[in-house]
Amino acid sequence: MRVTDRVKEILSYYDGERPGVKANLARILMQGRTGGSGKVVILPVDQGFEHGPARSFALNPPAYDPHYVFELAIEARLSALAAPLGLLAAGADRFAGEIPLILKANSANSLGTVKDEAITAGVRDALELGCSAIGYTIYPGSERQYEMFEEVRAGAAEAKASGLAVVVWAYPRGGLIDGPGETALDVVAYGAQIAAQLGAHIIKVKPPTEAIATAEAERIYRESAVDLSQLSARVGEVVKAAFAGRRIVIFSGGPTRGTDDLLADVRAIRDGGGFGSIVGRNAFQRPRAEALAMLESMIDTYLGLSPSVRA
Ligand code: FBP
Repeated sequence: MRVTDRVKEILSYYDGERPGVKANLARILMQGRTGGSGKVVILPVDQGFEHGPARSFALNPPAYDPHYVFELAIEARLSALAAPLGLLAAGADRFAGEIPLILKANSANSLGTVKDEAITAGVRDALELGCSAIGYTIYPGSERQYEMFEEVRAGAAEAKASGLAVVVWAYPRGGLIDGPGETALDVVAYGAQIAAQLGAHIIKVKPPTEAIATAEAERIYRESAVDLSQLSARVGEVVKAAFAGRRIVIFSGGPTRGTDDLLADVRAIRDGGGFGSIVGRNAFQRPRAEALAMLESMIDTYLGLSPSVRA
């Protein structure tokens, strides 16, 4: 594998990091159809735990099977598969070496009321499964935020010492943050900044809306010359919040929706300097052929290919 100049440039953002960590980042950045381009498309399948099995898999029942999602990520030639311990353990052996794995090491469920996550896996698990990275969700703003930060700090330090990359799902929620506030531009950017400060190599956020949740941030954005009415400009602000684009920031897909809508977001992420997508429900809730076609179009968009170029 010859690492491209663009990937070398991205790896240089992490200078001072352990070689094992950089090699694992390179693995993810060089994998699949986006490999070498500096863009990534990752399949996350932690929704069975986070949202429950019916909400996650009943729309496309083959997705109840962990092997199905491994095959989907491999066949679509994605960058990585991210999932909790149980799912990865069910396929890591059969599909060893076929797709980089990200072990989601903390998990929440939709049955509780407190915005919190339990540690459900460790660095040792990630190493045994052959993972390239370990991942944690944080809920900045929640009543449990500070304990979560401490858990991530400890987990990230151990992961890096073992040569694993660290992914943080930055999801401000709980406390004073209301529903629309969770995706407000200033709040999403704040989550990305906290994740970068906690030592994340890859930061996962939701696409930011035009809402600004805090009065001070609203005044500052209003006074700046930047037109934030387009998603691409807002993506640019979030990427800037993660050390001026020196961290890999990727955007989630959210609940399943039409392909055109999804691709419009992908164009905005690309144009705004985002590093890619982490798209779960929109992939595994579609029938297999539809999901593969959608993921192909998504990757084409990141690569700037038109269907005719591919033909
Ligand atoms: P989706 O593309 O399905 O939104 O997946 C991305 C993700 O970050 C998952 O990893 C996670 O389970 C989910 O979003 C959380 O969604 P919610 O905000 O509804 O809890």
